[in-house]
Amino acid sequence: MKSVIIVGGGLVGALQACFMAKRGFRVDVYEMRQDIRDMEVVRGRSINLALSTRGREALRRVGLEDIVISTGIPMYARMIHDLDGTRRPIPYGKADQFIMSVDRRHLNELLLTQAEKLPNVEMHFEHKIVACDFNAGRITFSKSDGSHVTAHADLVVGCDGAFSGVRQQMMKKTLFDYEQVFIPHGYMELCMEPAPGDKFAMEVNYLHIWARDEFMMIALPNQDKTYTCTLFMPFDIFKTLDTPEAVLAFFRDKFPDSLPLLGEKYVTETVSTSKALPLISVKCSPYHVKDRAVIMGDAAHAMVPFYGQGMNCGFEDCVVFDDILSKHNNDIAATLKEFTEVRSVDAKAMCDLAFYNYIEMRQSVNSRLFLLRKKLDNFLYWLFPNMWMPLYTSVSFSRTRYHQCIANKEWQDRLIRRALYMSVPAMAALGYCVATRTRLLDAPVSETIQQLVERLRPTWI
Ligand code: FAD
Ligand code: EGO
Repeated sequence: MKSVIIVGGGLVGALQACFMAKRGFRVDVYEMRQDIRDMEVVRGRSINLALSTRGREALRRVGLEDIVISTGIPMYARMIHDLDGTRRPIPYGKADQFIMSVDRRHLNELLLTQAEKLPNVEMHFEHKIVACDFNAGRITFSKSDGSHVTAHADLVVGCDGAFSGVRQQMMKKTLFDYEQVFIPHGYMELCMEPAPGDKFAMEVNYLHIWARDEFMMIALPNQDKTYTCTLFMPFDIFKTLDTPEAVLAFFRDKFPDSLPLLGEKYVTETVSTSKALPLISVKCSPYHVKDRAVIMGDAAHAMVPFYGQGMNCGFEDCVVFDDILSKHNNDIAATLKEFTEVRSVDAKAMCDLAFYNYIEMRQSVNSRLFLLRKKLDNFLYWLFPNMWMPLYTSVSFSRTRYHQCIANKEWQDRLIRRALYMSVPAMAALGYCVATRTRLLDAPVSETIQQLVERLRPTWI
C-alpha cells in the first residue's frame, strides 16, 4: 500500500491521519511541537472553538462525534449584550440547530489518540519541516536537538497551519497563486471564572456577543464553568491600553457589564500586560503538486475567525478528500486534481464570507442592527423554511457547498432589492392617496373614475 506523510498534528492533520489510515495507507505524522498529551499547558491559540455541522460530519466518519458532543456545550442562540447591559437572546433557528463549544486541546488529543489506535499510523513529535523535494517524495525535518532526518513517502499532505512550511515549498513552483492579508485587528483571550457557588457567570448555552463597531467581544462556555472571552480590537487601540487605568476606563466605557464578571483586577492586569495576537487571511491555488503533495486546513485557506468556520472548513476538507478518493478508487493523481478543482472554489468562498463578516460586523452590528438582521432572517426562514435559508444557517447548519451559500444569499438579496424597488411606486401611490384623500373622495374625481371604469369594461360583463 502507498505511504503518506502528514505534516502537522494539529486538528486537521490528526483527523486526516484517521481518514487515510482507515483506507489502509501507511501514515506517518510529523508534528513540530511536542506531544500535547504530555504537556502541562499548551500556550497560544483560542481555548475553545465553535463546532458546527460540517465539522461534526467529519468527526462522525472517524467515530468521534458522540464523545466530542458529550463533552462540549451546546449553544442554541446568540446572546447580544447592549452597552447598557441589556441581554437579548436570538435563537439560531430550529431547536436542533445549535453550535457546540468544544475545547481545542481536548479535541486535538482525542484525534491524535484515535489516529494512533490504528496500527498503520506512526506519530513523530518535535519534527519541523525544513525542506522537501516533491518529485522525489523526500522531506527533511529538523529535530529539537538540531539534527536533521529525511523521510520518504508517495504522498505529502500539508496540514501545518496558516504559516505552512509545505505551502512555502509549493510556492517555489510556477503558476502558484498566493495572497495573504493581515487585518488591523488583533485578538486577546480573557478567562471569566465561575460565579460564587461554582456556577456559570452568565447564561449558559449561548454564544455571547458584545458588538461595539470597532470593538467586538465574544464568550464561549467551557465545561469547567468558565467562559473564554475573546476581545477583537485594532492593534492601535490595544497599544493605548498599556496601563491598568487606561484598561479600566476603556472597559467601563465599552463593556461595562463584563467588568464585574471578569474582575477589574484581572482585566486591567491582563490586558495591559498581554500581547494581542494577529489574524491572517490566506488564499492560494492550486492545493496540490502533481500526484505528490496536497495542502489542507489552514495551510490551504487560513481565514479570519469572524464566522467560526476555520476548523469546520478544514474538517470538511478531509471529508471532501475522502469522498473523492472513493470516487477514484484511491487513485492519487486524479484525486489531487479534483480536490483542487472542487475545494479551492469553496474554501475561497468561505474566506470571503469570513472577511465580509469582519467588515459587516463592524459597520452594522451596533447590536441594534445585528438584532434586526437576525430577526428578519429568522422570520423569513420561519415563513419559507424550504426556500429562505439564512446565510448563517446554510454555512453553519448544512453541508451546502460554501460557494453555493454565497449564490443563495445573492439571489435572496436581489429578491429583497426587487421587492423594495417594486414597492416604490406602490408606496408613492399610497402616499399620494393618503395625502390627497379628501380630493379622491371628491365627486368630480369619483365620477371620472366611474367613467373610466365604464369605458374599459368589456361589453360581456
Ligand atoms: P493548526 O491548528 O494551526 O495546526 C497546525 C499544526 O501544524 C500545529 O500543530 C503546528 O504545530 C504544526 N506545524 C506548523 N508548522 C509546522 C512545521 N513547519 N513542521 C511541522 N509541523 C508544523 N474555527 C472554527 O471552526 N470555529 C471557531 O470557533 C474558531 N475560532 C477561532 C478563533 C481564533 C481566535 C482563531 C485564531 C481561529 C479560530 N478558528 C475557529 C480557526 C481554527 O483555529 C483553525 O482553522 C484550525 O485550527 C485549523 O487547523 P489546522 O490543523 O489546519 O491548523
Ligand atoms: C449581520 C450581523 C450579519 C466569531 C452579523 C451577520 C459569526 C457571525 C467572531 C461571532 C455568529 C461562531 C463569531 C454569528 C453577522 C463564532 C458567528 C455571526 C462573533 C465574532 C462566531 C451570529 C465563534 C454575523 N459563530 N460565530 O449570527 O450569531 O453573525 F461575534 Cl466577533
